[in-house]
Amino acid sequence: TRPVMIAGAQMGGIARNESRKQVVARLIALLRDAHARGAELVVFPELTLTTFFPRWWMEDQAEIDSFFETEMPSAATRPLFEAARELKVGFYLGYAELTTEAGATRHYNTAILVGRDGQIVGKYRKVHLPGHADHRPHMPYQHLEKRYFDVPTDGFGVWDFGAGKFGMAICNDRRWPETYRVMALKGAEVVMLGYNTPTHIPWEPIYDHLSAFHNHLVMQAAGYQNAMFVVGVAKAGKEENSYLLGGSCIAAPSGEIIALASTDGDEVILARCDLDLCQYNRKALFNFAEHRQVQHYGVITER
Ligand code: CDT
Repeated sequence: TRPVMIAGAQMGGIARNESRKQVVARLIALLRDAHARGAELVVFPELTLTTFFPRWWMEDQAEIDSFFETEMPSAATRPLFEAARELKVGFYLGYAELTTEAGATRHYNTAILVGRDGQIVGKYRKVHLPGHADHRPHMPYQHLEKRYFDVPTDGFGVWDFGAGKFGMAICNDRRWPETYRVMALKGAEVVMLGYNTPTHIPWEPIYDHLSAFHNHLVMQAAGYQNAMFVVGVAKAGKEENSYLLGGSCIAAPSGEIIALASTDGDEVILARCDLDLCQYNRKALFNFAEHRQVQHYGVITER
C-alpha cells in the first residue's frame, strides 16, 4: 500500500477588508489542525488569500492588482511556508498571480503545490475561466474571471509528492472531463482543486438548486473514470453579498466520497488515500493503454 494522509482545509468567507495577515493566520490554524490529525498534505481553496473579487466590476487597474500577488512566498504568506516546513506538511494554495512574461503583464488564477520542506514544487494556472468579461449591472454580483484573468499557455501538469503523482486544477476546471483525463494520462493519482462556487448563478439560474449535486457528480465521476483521488475544497458560506457552496470532499477511485465537510465555514476534512488503488484500477477496467480507442477521439481536440 501507498497511503497518503490528505486533508482539505475548507474556508468560510473572506471579507473584502480582511488583510492577507488575517487570512494567513486562519490558514496556519487550519494547517495545524490538519497536522494534529495526521495530515501530510493540505489542500486550500481557490483564490485563498482574498475575497472572491471577480464578483465586482472594477476599472482602476491598481485596485484590481491589489488582489494579486507579485511574489510567492511574500512577506504576508511566508509564515504559512514556515509553518509547513516546521510541521513537515505540504500544501496546495490558490491565489491570484500577477507576473510579467516577455515584457507583457499577465494575470493568472493560480495554484501552487508546496512540498513538506516548504519549497514550491509546482505551479498551475487555471485553464477554464468561467463567467463573462462585460459589465452586467442588472445582476446582484458579477463573475468577471474572463475580464481579470488570462488563459495560460502552460496547461495541466503532474508533480511528485511523496510516493505519488499529483495534479492540480482550479474550480471550473472540475466540470470538464478533459481536465482529469489529461492528468490521468500523465500519471496523476490525485487531482487537487479549490473552488469558489456561488450557489446562485445570476445569468444562468436554472441549475441553482442542483449546485451541490453537480459539484459532487463531476468529482466522483472523475475519480472513478480516471482511477484517481479527487480532493475538492471550497471557500464556502456567506462572503460579502454572495453565498458560496460548501461540500468540500475527497472522492476515491471507486467514485465514493470518503471525506466530506459538514459546515460552511473553516473546517478540516481528512482521508487516508491509498494510491495503490489507482494502479489497481488502471490495471483492470481502466487500463488506458489496453482499452482506449483514440482513433475515435480526435474531435475532442478540434475547435
Ligand atoms: N470560480 C469558479 O470557477 N466558479 C464557477 C462558478 C460557476 S460559473 C460562473 C464554477 O464552475 O464553480
